[in-house]
Amino acid sequence: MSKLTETDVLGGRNEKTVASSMDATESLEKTQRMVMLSRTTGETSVTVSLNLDGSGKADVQTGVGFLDHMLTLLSVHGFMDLHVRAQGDLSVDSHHTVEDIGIVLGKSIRDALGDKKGIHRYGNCFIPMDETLVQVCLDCSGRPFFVFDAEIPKIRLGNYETEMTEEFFRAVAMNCGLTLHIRILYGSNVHHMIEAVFKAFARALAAALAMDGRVKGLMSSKGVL
Ligand SMILES: [Mn+2]
Repeated sequence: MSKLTETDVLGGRNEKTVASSMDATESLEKTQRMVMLSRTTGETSVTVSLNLDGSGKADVQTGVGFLDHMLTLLSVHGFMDLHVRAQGDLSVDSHHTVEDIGIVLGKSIRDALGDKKGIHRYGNCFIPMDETLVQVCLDCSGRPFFVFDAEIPKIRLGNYETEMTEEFFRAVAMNCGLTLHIRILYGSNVHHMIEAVFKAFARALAAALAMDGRVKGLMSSKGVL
């Protein structure tokens, strides 16, 4: 169980991040890759508790219903336990809330992952959802890079602006240190398109973060990830 204190300065926002602990889980074994991270800005307050070696238990309340649905999918299909609470300036729009959850989730995955020893490193997944086909490829490289080869119609699903999908995953990639490529090969139903992206990301991430018995130390000839 890691306890984190971080200070972020992004885009000139006045931010402070608070240290947190998760008392109920402190007795769990240290071999479990888990973390709790909170971050507060003038725009949002986000807390993420994450167990990468969980069983898909999700408890998500962000104030953005469609994002709650997507993060629950991420938890279930990523085999991770994910608890998210967010309070954001939704009277403006969902932008700050969705992006800041991406930032905290990315940092949480990075911190829960720790030294990356023994992980498979790469993940790739195609997910079909009815008429939609999505591919997500990722590398836990430590070198953040984001490619979003997708055209999602800019509409609202509840209070979620669909263009926030790209912003969310960019925030995750940049703050986790992932090389992340997302492609929507084709599709027409916007809900399906975004849901398939989250499911493919979940499965690709789970494959990359899985411990691989063949990997001794780091999965890198360079010796650094
Ligand atoms: Mn759905």
